[in-house]
Amino acid sequence: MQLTKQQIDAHNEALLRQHEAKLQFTRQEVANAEEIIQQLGAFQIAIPSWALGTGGTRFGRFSGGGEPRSLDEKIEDVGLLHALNQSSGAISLHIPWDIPHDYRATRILAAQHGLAFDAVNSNTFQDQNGQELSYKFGSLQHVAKAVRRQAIDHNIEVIKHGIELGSQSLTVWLSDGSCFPGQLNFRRAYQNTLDSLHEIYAALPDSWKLFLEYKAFEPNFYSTTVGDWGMSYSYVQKLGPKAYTLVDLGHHLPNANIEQIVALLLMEGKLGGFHFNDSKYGDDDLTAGAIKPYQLFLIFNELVDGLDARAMNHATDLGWMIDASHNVKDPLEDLLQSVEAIMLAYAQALSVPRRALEEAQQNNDVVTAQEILQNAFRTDLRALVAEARLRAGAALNPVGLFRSLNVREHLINERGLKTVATGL
Ligand code: RM4
Ligand code: MN
Ligand code: MN
Repeated sequence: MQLTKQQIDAHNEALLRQHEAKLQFTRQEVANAEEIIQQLGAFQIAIPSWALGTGGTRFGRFSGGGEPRSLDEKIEDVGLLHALNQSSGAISLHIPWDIPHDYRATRILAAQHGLAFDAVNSNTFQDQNGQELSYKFGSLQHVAKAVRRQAIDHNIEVIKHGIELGSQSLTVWLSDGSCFPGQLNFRRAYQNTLDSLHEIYAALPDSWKLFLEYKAFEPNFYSTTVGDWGMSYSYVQKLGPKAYTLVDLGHHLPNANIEQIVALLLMEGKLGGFHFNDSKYGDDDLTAGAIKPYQLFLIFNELVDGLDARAMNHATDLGWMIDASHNVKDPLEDLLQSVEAIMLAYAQALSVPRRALEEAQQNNDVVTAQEILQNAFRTDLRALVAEARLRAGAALNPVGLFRSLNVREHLINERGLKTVATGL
């Protein structure tokens, strides 16, 4: 299903007067409103190919129908999202869930939808049909060289797919670790992992980045070999200038101060990218901003501050990706909500009066510092996000238009009720 310009225009037409009124009000509230709108226009968030179907838990999976049955249909779904918000102009592929067979055709299809290929993701946390050796006891850390070799080769294979599609980065997330004390020699596991990563790193094209994603627990519950930002940092530091840490918001121990982690990684020049989602307990993969919107804002506050301190380009110098997936919502509506929440947090962070905040910090004026941040967070900037969309030719209310056009029903008619997308 493809949206037409007329459908979007008609939708916007009906909402325009109300939008203009809100926008005018917001402009009076926010000094740099115009600049924020411009920055939002350049900001794109990649959609994970594995989140286009309903996510499952180990207890069950409830397909909502019309799920994409192939890589092409996944690209079409992301194209739909991008048409609705003009902020999801990239797709991040997970191999082997999404192996491209005809690179040229895949590239052309993506280009038709205005999409680029973001980071490619390797998968050594599952055994695939016909796979020779098992990852039951890890992959890059494995005690057996042959298993490590197989996992290294897989990552190199993923890089090759990425090169063909025009990706610029590889994300490595390992489930490697142990479930019981004594199972693993921590130092040897670290060393094996580092050696394996060196080989993968050596296969990266010059212009590429390697993102090493950490996670505190799950599926291993005693130790994880890339368990936190310190461990990831210690690997990427040794690997070289193309290696960076990737922060997935759901991968920390409870109550971790993620914004501080982000600030320090950025300062060290080793923050590579993000997997946005939200959580209450662990790696819940809920919609970004659904549970802790203030935390999301505080993270963006550090991002904007740290990116500017290093004169980095907000839109292009870090990898911005969503990694969310769950059981109860329409996955496309859910992704629209995530993108909206991310844009809003970014807009709020851009509205923070930096100089005033710094002055408050220098004077140990704790109250003013808090007032500044909370004022930014509590000021409604949704009209700025909507205006950025309007100017880009997207919908003023993406979820509203998705619903009023009965997109899901169309997809079910096209693809069937019982389709299951590859992925989580
Ligand atoms: C992991 C991690 C990875 C993702 C897999 C599917 O928890 O977040 O980024 O690729 O899930
Ligand atoms: Mn992730
Ligand atoms: Mn995760």
